[in-house]
Amino acid sequence: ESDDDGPSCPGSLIVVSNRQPYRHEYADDGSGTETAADAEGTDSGSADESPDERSIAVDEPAGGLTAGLDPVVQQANGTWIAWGDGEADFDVTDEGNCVTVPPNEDAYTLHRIDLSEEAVDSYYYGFSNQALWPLCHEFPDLIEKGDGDWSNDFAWYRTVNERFAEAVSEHATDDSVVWIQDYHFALAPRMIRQRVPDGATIAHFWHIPWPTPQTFAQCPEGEQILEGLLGNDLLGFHVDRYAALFLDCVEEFLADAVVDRDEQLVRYDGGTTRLITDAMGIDAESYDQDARSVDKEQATSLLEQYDVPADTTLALGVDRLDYSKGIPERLSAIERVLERNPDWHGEFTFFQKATPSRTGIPAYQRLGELVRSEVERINSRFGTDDWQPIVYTEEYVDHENLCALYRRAEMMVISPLLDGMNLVAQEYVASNVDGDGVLLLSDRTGAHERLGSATLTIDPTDTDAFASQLETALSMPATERRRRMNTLRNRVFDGDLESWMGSQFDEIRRVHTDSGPDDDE
Ligand code: ADQ
Repeated sequence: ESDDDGPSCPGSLIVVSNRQPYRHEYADDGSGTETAADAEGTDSGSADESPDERSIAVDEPAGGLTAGLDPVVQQANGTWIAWGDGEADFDVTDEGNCVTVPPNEDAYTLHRIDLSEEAVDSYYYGFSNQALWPLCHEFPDLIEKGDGDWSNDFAWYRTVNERFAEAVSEHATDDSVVWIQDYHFALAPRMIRQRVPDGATIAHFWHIPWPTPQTFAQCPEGEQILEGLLGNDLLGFHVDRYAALFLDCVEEFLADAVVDRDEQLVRYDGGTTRLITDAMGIDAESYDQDARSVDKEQATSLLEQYDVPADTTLALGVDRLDYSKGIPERLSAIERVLERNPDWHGEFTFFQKATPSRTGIPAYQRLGELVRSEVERINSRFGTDDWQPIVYTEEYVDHENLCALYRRAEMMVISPLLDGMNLVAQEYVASNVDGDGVLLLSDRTGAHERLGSATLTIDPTDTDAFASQLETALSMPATERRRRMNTLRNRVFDGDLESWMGSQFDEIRRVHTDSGPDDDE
């Protein structure tokens, strides 16, 4: 019995995520706060600017799941528990690190967890992003173990998970639905289960891939990670493959667990965890509208700033600067195209927008250096006085300009070596309102499962084949481009963020009423 005004949660909703929906900062006092610098795809502009020194401004959620969930939590008058990473966050706190957001009648409680620098280093930059992230993306060589082992990072990861679980227990009732986001909280579900009333439902969405047992075996804390996740009533993945790999790992590493593949569930330690797979969508309607409303001149003047000829054939890349995104592989394929097609010189530009991310981690620094030097090398090999084949920028591009670029680009090149879903692919499609763009998409993304047949599929590690797909895109007739984009747009609009949230809540509703204290409907 869903609501007419969008997805609604059964029970009283408690969201748990690493990133917070609202961040309080001291308004610009001349030192310049870098709110967008290390954002995980949630670049945000600040509102309520005030000329007063040290006055407080709030950054609102911009884009992605955080922005999509925000109205749902408002509607539910729920609670959101997240790391308070804003400088002024704890100066606006009322009771117990809670603050009411946003300032309107549908406000909800934001409960911030205050993390010390050491906690952030070890829990976030350490175990989350130098152990679990490379592990789940099948880069075991990039796992960094601190001073030779990761027990300190893992201890902090445990402590932080415990603090989040403790915070959940302060708000939980018999009717609570706890919805946990992502890999920062693998241990929390079991800790929460031990602290909340039986009627509460715990659901978790794991936004990144799940690794093979061979890779997972390299995580010495693997058993605890699995046990933690099996504290959930529901565990969601983008695609079936990740859920299947999760079950493989449970079978291999948790002797006492009973895996039922037909029912997609695991019985362990007296509880049952049901797996669900549902690929996340974006707010397609809003990208469509924003792309329609930008002046076509805007893309041209943006390109002008980077000395790109207005009539160039434009290929676009938009990513966090992350080794999972396959940016060096993409540059190699572009180079191969330039080698093989002198007639495209001067006519074609590849524009790569990269956002620096997790810049304190050595693997990310090395990637940045590699990408910048490759761009320079390729440009000096093929570039002329009035044409550079690759434009590379790490500058902040706001949402409006991003939509303008998506709309303008003849093709979008997305080549991850592994990517849980990839929302950029869908953003390009939703913004391609003229309906004739081409999407080149790696088959190692969750997005490919849904969009693959209408994209030009890429194997990012096969440079020649990748270059051939770029050439196919460059010469594709308009009728075929339109036919493919039409299919893509239907799929992106059908499976948008609202429908994804709706089906998550439908699954939660089934479990919540099953296990609820009374079934009086
Ligand atoms: P990410 O790895 O961050 O997310 P992705 O899904 O592609 O990857 O994008 C996140 C968002 O960041 C998009 O909204 C995009 O517009 C924005 N963004 C990325 N680079 C940008 C740039 N250079 N400039 C401006 N904006 C940029 C994780 C998983 C993904 C999964 C999502 C959601 O790694 O696989 O799709 O969560 O589940």
